[in-house]
Amino acid sequence: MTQAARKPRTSPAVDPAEAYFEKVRAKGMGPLWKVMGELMPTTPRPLEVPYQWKWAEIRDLVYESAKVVSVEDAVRRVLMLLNPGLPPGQAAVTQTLYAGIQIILPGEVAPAHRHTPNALRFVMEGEGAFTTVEGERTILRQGDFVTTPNWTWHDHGNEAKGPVVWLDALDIPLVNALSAMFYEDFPAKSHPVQDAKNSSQRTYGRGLRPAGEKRDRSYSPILNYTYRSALEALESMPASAVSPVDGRVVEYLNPLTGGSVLPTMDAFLQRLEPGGQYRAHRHSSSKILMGVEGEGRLEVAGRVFDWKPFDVMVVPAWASHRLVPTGRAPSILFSYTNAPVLRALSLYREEVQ
Ligand code: 1HN
Repeated sequence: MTQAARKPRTSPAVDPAEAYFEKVRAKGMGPLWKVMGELMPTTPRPLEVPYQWKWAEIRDLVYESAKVVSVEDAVRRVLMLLNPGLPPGQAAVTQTLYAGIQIILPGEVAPAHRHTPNALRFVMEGEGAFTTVEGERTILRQGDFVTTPNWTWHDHGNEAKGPVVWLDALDIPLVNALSAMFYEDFPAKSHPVQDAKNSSQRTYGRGLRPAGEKRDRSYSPILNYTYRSALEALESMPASAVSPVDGRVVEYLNPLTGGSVLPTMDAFLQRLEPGGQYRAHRHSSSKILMGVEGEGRLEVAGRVFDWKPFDVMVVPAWASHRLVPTGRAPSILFSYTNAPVLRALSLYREEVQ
């Protein structure tokens, strides 16, 4: 039965405009003037909300997941971090970004596959698992930053003694919004390994490249950006480059373009000094922050989150936020954002407050 049949248009109780709206709705149309303000608020109104997951809580539940499901059944044993502001059922930490915490036990293999979402990983706990991407295998240590770009074959394994846990960041909600999701399983459990020496880091990670090489890929050729190299970069950067908002901050870079490490996500490691004063800002990108060392406070849109290592926090798009170091030692934070997408589409804005 149609709406019109249930509610006769001739009824005196029906506002003539309402009757009109129903008539156009039934024909797959709608009056713009009814939704104009909602459609175009003067500043962004993201659905994601400021939020924090405490590592102490994540950790217990992630370790418990290893008892609940095998990696064979799970494919990837991951606890997703779901933003409570987003509709239930969405695998999303912001409207465009995904975050999850993955655990792999000794002897396990997370089988090879590829997909159009880009992924990046930051190792939180444990040492000695590996990731293979397009035939290059890298051993993962705490603090290492690893990418598995769009449509690259990748698998993980653990030949070490203990579990290894890391943060997975993907652009899944964005890829879904664009209906650009493709996925394929590799015919074998693991992708054949051609190189297990971190050679991409040595070839491309030192200001050098193979002369005359033509690469048409939009992502960084480096597989593993080690924690030590990022800490060294933080330590040795010139004082003139220290940001009034973020302190010492280095970006994981695509050395071939000087741009973001992945086409859809950029990622950073930063160091805040004890007692340092940092300014608030906001940007049209949304940002996920994870404590790595030390402690601090994140003030975001009226919320206050005290963080310790491996707590994960959401800064929604256009939410004003400020970092406050609270410990006696320097604090280190890892973060990633969707800014490269906004920049590519001329949608990036930032305001220092
Ligand atoms: C994936 O392939 C990984 O390779 C992690 O470790 C998380 C979430 C959704 C879809 C694919 C991985 C993922 C994922």
